[in-house]
Amino acid sequence: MALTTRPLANVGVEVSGFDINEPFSPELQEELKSLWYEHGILLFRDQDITPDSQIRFSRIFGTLALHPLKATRSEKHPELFELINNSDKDKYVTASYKGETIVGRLDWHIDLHYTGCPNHGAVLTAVEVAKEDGLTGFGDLAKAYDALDEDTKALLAKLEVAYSFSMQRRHMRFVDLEGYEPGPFSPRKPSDMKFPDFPDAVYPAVLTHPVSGRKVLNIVEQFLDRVITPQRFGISNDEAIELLERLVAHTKKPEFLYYHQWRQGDMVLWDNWRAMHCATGTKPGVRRVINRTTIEGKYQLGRALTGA
Ligand SMILES: O=C(O)CCC(=O)C(=O)O
Ligand SMILES: [Fe+2]
Repeated sequence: MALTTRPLANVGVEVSGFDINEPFSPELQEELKSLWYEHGILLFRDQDITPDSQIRFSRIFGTLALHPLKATRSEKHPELFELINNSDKDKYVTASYKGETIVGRLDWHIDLHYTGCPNHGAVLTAVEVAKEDGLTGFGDLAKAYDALDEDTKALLAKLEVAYSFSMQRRHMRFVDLEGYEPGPFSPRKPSDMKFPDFPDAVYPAVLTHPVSGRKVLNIVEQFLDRVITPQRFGISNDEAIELLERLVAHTKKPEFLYYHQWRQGDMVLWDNWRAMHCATGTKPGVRRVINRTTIEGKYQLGRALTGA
């Protein structure tokens, strides 16, 4: 297979010349991996995908993670996780944004950022496409880093930032809370959703990608809490907060973002060590099903702040 690429709007590429049901030769696997590291976000269209073929494809990029909640794993495909809108779980992820009721909206995030050990990546495939809305956004934090001015890069090279896990969006310090109201069933603490609680995770403000070596701006709005001891680096808390506000706004500039509108046969793979993502959500009652596989993260990119 000869692969060709075409840039998506702003970041990431669409890969053509690929068929998920053909054998994956060692050369093809290497080519796919290098495209993943080169672009961070890969879209494949018009694929005839089954759970088995998605799992086989995803394994090219590393060991797959099983879903952390045993109860939601399917017996046959423990590597597969279904993201479903219009199910009995909707009420937990329903909230109001500027007067509009939305199911399953997610702020920009890196999966498992709050653990210090984010997974390496994930593959999403369209199973049932929403008639409207239901977009997945991707943001390239390597390009966002490259575009920073030299003074900001020099300051960030010294700083560490903390991510604080929380179930309540209104407790997050850097998401846009204007017009936001949680829903009546929005969880209030991790145990409400049978989630473990997590200590803060502390990271360098700029990550060096473990494989490609590229610098990645490690500032993402969800769970972002603070700069660690900014005074040691010559800035006050107030200045540190303003710096994070400015950087969060920077990561959300249109030139670093691609919003994917799903079609049947679509498959998207992203590098979670480099790209952030978000979900726009749907109106209540809109069906949307996405199958997800997760490539394990084997590097501790941040450390848990346990006090030990
Ligand atoms: O539903 C989506 O579009 C993306 C959900 C998400 O954040 C994820 O799969 O990690
Ligand atoms: Fe996610």
